[in-house]
Amino acid sequence: MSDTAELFAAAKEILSQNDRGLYTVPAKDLYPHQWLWDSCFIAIGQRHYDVERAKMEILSLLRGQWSNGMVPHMILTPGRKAHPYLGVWRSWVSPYAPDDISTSGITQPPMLAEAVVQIGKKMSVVERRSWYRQVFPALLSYHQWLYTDRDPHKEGLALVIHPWETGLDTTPPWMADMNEHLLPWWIRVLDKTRLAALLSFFRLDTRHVAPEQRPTNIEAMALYDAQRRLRRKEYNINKILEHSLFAIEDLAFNCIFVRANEHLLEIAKSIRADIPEELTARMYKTARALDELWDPYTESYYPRDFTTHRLLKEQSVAGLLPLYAGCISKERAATLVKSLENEHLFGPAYPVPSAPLNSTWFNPVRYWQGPTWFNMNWLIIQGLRRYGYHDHADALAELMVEMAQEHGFYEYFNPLTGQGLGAPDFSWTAALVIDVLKEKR
Ligand code: 2M8
Repeated sequence: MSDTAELFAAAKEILSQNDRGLYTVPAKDLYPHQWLWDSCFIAIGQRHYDVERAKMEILSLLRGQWSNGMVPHMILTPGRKAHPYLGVWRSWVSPYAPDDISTSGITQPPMLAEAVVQIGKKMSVVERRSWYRQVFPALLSYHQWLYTDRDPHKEGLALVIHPWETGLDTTPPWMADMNEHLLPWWIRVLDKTRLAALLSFFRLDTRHVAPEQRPTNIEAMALYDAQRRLRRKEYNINKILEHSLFAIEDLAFNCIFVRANEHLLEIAKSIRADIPEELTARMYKTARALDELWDPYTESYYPRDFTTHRLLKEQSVAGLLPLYAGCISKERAATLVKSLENEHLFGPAYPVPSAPLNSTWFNPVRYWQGPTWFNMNWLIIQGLRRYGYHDHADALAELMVEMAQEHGFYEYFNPLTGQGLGAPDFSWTAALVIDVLKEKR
């Protein structure tokens, strides 16, 4: 593709092909439903050419909100393709799930407030206030749920109960923990025998994408097994925590939560809405609590086990997201930027890899264990700008444009060669390319 106007048009075309009317699917065959943070990133792109459509993307997400405030990570598209997922999720086992729509039973990083504010930037003051008023009650009850359900000890950090909730599904710290503690005996047996290979016949995802680019059979089984256990507990956090299933204070999730809280406070201020004092105090505590995830010995941030308070010391791209959270010191920010500049860590030819190059997990083509994902890059760009690293942010944005121009709008990219991987014509890749083109300094 020769110039940016053409690239913009091509990205817009992908979003229109993946548009299902009320919402946009992440990719045609592999992901035929609506996902929480995908829709947020998609709306951030759509706002540049159709503000009403971007608003609809967010409002359509809120259709799925549960009566306890949770915004589910998936809303299922009705019809034939929903069947396998209906059986997997059975959201109706929870009394809080909506009656008229099928959803998943877990959430995803709380990107909603960011998307709402980004859309608001494209409006006049009057329009913006009315947009904020429209979505504020839903946003407030979502954040309230995140505190009551996911921060039961009032520590400030939200816990997540499944790797899918982090959005970085097979990210090294989680997978390492899963291998150590959570693999059921029968998955371990399968792993030791050749039987694991048989599982390929049951996988739908590897019909669309080369198996070496997707989670391994064992990882996929473990993810589904963990999901089944949550369903058996009717997605009820008290029952889930009683049996000490996965409960991790995830780094990416909490960095996004810090920023989302900040946005929510701004939104409330601009429409003079009240946020209960106790909730406000908890929001400030979250920003301070991020500090507890810093390890001075390795000079990095990590997720933490909710029960043991042990840091899960495997590096991943999430380690750079405290920049996006914006609540860390300038010195810490400088340390993170150094790892971004280092070609043996997070600075290969086509950054930012989802695992650093020196990690034993690093694989340039496998899903969340090495490839470059544009939503991570976008968050890091915002973070770099917050700390004044505009040249770094511009360079990263430039590389995103180059990758999309040369290879297309893939789900993820090989950080060593730039080659496109995963699903082609992926919605958030297209949307975020639009955003970086339009937000160029
Ligand atoms: C991937 O996750 C889903 C499960 O939620 C999957 O593997 O089927 C992740 O990349 C996630 O972050 C993303 O939201 C989703 C849809 O693009 O796909």
